[in-house]
Amino acid sequence: MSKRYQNFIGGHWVDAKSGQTFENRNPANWSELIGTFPKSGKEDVEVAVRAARVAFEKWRLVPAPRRGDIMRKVGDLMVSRKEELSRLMTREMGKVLAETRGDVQEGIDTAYYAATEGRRLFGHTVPSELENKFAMAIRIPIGVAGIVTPWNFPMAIPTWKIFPALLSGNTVVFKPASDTPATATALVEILTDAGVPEGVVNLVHGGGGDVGMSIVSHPDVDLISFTGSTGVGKRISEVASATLKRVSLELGGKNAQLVMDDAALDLALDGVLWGAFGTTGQRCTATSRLLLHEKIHDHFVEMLVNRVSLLRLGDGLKEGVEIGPCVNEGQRQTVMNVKPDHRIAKEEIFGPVLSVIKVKSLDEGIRILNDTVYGLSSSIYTSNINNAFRAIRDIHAGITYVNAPTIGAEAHLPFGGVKQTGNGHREGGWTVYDFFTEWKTVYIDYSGGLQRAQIDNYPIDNKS
Ligand code: UN1
Repeated sequence: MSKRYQNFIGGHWVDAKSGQTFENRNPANWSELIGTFPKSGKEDVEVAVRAARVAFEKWRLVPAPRRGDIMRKVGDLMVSRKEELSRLMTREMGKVLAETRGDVQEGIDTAYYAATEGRRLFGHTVPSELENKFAMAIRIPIGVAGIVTPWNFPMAIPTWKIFPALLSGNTVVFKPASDTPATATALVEILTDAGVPEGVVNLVHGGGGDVGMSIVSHPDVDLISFTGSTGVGKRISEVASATLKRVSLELGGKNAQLVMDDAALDLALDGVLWGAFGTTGQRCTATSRLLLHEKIHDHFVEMLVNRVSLLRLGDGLKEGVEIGPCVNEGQRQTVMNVKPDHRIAKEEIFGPVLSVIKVKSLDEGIRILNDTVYGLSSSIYTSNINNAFRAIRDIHAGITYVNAPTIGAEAHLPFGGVKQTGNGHREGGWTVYDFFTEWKTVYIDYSGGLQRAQIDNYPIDNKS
């Protein structure tokens, strides 16, 4: 059953000012229309940013533990709607139900983490160098956050960004991927039902060029959090530099799993099957390269080919299906067109494609693993603790798994990568709160007189 969806701006459900719409269809059943959505533009972003700016002046004053209480309600509502949200997500973007349930669960975990962070948001108190003076650094909200998210984790990734942004006292303008606008709408409904006041979260549907870039270039948007391709990330970085806004980029990966000759091979096989083909390979953490020690190479490739041919592809809503479709026809074409003379050994594919490379030693394996412009996730299978620790030290990536696949990061730990996977920020856990807050340093002088710091209070004793 298809539905007519709207934007949510300043607490009201509204159409795009242009009156235009776009369609969202089920990739496993193209004739099923999920709904029509407003095809918004710059003028819709303008109203949304204004609403967010006005709402910020009140929201920033709500005590953080109270904002946390709302986050707890958000988590509770997500629990009660979990199955419905998971089914909607599978219809909208194709992942199998077990995975969409996991995606929603990650949002629930992120909500409860944010709820408790409302009672932390720790600052620092430090001694002053002068008598009768107190010094501290506190976290303060920043302002309006522009949130631009992809279709592969339509619930989890928006929650990673929106929940800490709100808990920290910022307001939000949210542009979800145009392949997954229904899941995003459900998330905004939940935030509203949980008591997020009007104007604090604003949803604007539409394309990256029209809506996304209007948010990024807007002078009254203070920060941008984006997950997507490295190409778009670079463009966002350029455009955002004109207004010097703070930008967090979580971009591509070309992640490798290295299997040493001392590894438990069955375990390594299960790992690569899940890492490479789970979510139809459409994760920035997906295993895209398999590096095999030469001693086990031929045997392992044989095991792999046998198992891959048994994987069950199909509609993610059907029982027993292990791999759903690619999100849309364009993505399927990208995946199918890969040829060996393309740069598949170096560039992100975002589909169920695995390159296999033979290596002679741990050193060569790590060198090849590192030989990419990206640095998100990585994995080594070995039963030798020395190999494991050398890999942890020498692999250049934001995440290293030992005897586990490259996918499956937990929501309460830092998530992000080095090199062209990002620009140094981390999502997840406690680290994301560094992005969504600003430090303010406070000095309180209770001496009653003028005390001068940075005047030399330590004269040199010439006699000694
Ligand atoms: C992404 O694919 O863009 O760790 C991020 C994992 C997932 C990654 C989501 N949580 O595999």
